[in-house]
Amino acid sequence: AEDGYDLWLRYRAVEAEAQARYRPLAAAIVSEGRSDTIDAATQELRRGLGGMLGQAPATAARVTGDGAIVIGTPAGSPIVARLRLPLSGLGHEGFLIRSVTIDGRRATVIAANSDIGLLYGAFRYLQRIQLRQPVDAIDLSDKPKLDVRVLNHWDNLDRYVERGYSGESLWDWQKLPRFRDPRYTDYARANASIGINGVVLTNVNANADILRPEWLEKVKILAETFRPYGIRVYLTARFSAPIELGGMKTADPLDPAVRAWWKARTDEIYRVIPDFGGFLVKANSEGQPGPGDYKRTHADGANMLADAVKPHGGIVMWRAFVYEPHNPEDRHKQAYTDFVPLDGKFADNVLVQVKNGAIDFQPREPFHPIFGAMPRTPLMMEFQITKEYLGFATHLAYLGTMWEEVLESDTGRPRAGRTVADVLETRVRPGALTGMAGVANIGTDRNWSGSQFDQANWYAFGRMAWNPDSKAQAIAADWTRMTWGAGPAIDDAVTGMMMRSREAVVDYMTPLGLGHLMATGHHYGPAPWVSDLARPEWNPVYYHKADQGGIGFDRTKTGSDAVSQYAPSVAARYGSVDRVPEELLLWFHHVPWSHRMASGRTLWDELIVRYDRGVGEVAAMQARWDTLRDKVDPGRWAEVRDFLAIQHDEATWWRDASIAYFQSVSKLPLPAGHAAPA
Ligand code: GCW
Repeated sequence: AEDGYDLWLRYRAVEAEAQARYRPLAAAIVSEGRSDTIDAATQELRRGLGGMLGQAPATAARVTGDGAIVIGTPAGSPIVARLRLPLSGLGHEGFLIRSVTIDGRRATVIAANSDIGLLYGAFRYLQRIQLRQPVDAIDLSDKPKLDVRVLNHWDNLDRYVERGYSGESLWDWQKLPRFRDPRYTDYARANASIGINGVVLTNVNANADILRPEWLEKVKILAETFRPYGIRVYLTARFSAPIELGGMKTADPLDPAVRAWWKARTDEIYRVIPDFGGFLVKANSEGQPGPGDYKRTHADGANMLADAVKPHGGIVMWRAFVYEPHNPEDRHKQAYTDFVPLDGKFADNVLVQVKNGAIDFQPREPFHPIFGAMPRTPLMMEFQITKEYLGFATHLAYLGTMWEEVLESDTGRPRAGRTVADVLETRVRPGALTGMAGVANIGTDRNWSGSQFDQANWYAFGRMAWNPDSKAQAIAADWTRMTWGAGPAIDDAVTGMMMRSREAVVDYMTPLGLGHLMATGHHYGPAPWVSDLARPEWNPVYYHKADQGGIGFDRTKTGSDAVSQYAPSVAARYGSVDRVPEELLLWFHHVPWSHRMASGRTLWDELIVRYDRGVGEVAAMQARWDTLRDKVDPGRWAEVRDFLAIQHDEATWWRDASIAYFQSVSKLPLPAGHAAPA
């Protein structure tokens, strides 16, 4: 029975007519040169073609008839070398797929400069058949636009996953290093199929134990398993590790003994894992230790670790997600305040990792003002794939649209039209790094991600990290076909549901630019009324600031002036109550309940309309899903149906609780036409 384990790599048999078309083009696989990565590519082609076309092509050493798939690099394969293909612009990870003639025989070549490019090319070739695209007369090449495309697992060593909604951590530490769960390989295949080339195994909040020798022996096995798939392993480095593991009195990054400790520990890691990727660090944030404890800067801290990994070719990803307790400055402003003065001060092998928005992975946030504001510092994006603030695993929310919205935002720096995607893609100097991180939604659940539809977010993340200019709609359409089967009814219904799903969540949780109204701790249900937490910036009332006069956070000059952290052109738009997009109105402005909206309604009435609209969208998704009852397999169909029912209940809960609370503040009557609370 279908349970979602195969993700988008299902490789179910294609229609008879399509089999007849594809089979002659995929009669044999010819590969010269041997490596674990080439083996993985060949095996994947055999598995995929075997499943989709009903027979796995034989492997051969030479082209003896029509229909061979030739796979190789010019260095490893004389056949490929003789074809003199234009590979020079494809870099280390790119590939080319082309229909060619070899000794008078029609063939398809998958070529690259390196073996990992071949694996990516093999997956792309299979994808074309999954999507029923032609593979004859083919001529395509592609390469990633970002260097570091990495998952951040928030996995603790006891296998508890922070903000994880799909079971336990995949890393079965207790059985490692002896037992190599075959699932690790399937995980690597899935990642390689979408171009992910790095994995941070541990939570940014984890303790330092992972750096102990006995744990590194376990990490080594994961690194070995992932290596053929082009995936490097990274670890989180707890800043106070010299104290906790080294018995030192300080972790001051300018203290020579501390620096020597990190160097020695890092050398040891590389002795065990020669291609270790490097460190991810959360410092001076939410109680984590950091250089600030010693009056040093984030650059001092990052550069110390960068020095340690540099001789081995490693990198440091240093997070900009910082805000201090008892700092009266608007939380929105604190990361910019701390980091922008450090522009140009980070070592060459450091990437500063910035969340998409300045608060915290809300259903909607404006882009983070740091993007564009640190032109001499490599910045990488941090998206959250796991849906901490969007209903965990049960609410259907496709995040591709959210990420596209962020990536195509105009930073206005240094000039109009320069988007967040442009910032990510542009090397700040020759040889500088680029990258994107996604907080993983993967766990031991049979379906990996907690729900069938959450697999789409893992998939979309990989696609956007490969190419930040990708379109959410196209990604959703591809995922739908690969995951649910072909057919226009399925395509339209599934992709249609996905494309509107995130806006539905925005509407029933945090409409019109509201944010951070989730209940304390778990962040699941509504709690806009909470006002008594010890840290003011954790209280929902801090964010909505509703009173009888109105609602919203004034971030203009008359308020916290967070808008001034954006480029002047952007600040002028966000800072003007008339020009700010209505979707962000209450993010930047405190406005009276009677404020006139574009619809002609008052803000109060519009708010109610949005809550109702969100619940209505979920009902519409339920109705659409019902139309697929006999078109998709019963197991997955029923799971989605039940999850949508949960979502409908909870969307209603969000709406009714939020409206009841805001009404207790606004003291206004409910507009006519609003559905009575369920
Ligand atoms: O908002 C917070 C999450 C924490 C998380 C933190 C972070 C890993 O609620 O669970 O900790 O963001 O990104 O560091």
